[in-house]
Amino acid sequence: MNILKKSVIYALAIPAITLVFPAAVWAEEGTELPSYCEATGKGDIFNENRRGLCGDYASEISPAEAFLNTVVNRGKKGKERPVILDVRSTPEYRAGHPQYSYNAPSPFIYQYCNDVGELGSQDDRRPDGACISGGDRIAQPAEDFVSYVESIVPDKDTPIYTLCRTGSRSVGAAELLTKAGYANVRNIWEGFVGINLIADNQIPVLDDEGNVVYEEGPVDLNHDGQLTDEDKNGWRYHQGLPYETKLKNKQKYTGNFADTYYWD
Ligand SMILES: [Ca+2]
Repeated sequence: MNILKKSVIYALAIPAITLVFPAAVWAEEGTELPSYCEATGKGDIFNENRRGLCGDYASEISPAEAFLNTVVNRGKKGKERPVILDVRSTPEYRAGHPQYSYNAPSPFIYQYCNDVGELGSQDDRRPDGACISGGDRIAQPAEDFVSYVESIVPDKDTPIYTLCRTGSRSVGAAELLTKAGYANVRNIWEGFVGINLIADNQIPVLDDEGNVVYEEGPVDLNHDGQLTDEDKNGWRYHQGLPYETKLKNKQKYTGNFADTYYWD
């Protein structure tokens, strides 16, 4: 191994070890969940999302293709007119969402953050609006979610793309809409924020004999020698797709829980 390569690897290892191993990243992102599709025989690996969840909705879709179809090719002759439903809570949506996306929270319309203990403070939130430490949630009844979507997307043949933070809540939302008769629902696999990808041979450690060996760890997607949000593989970060923070009247949530929704 040459010196340059070794120095780059150690530069990656230090922040990676301090950021990843003691933190809640592993538990929160749930990379070790078993494959529901394989366990149930419901589908194969190409029919499940990153959580090992599978469903009856039409398919997954990448953030890049979703961006092309909803923004770049928007209004062009002969193109479909898909709608992105951002199913995250209001603080998450407000912190950044794809242009033209509608906010239709599911299954949680609001989340109290643990550290502050009261509705209203932003202190316990990540820059993308998600709670850092969990907390209580206000649940959205499934039927309320479906009826709200029916009010903004009445034609059930309209292509719908569901989006959340990491591509997990959006699977449940896609299932609910498919069961309600929407025929062209696709789930945006990586989500808006995404996760750190995990691969073999990423983290250098010393074995009993003092030799450098490599363990499983997060991937430095943008190859800058550090592990940061820029390596998360969703719409906003590594993929760098445009987003906006404006709350537009037509797109913001106005359903049965709107008072709660704007209570911060
Ligand atoms: Ca990086």
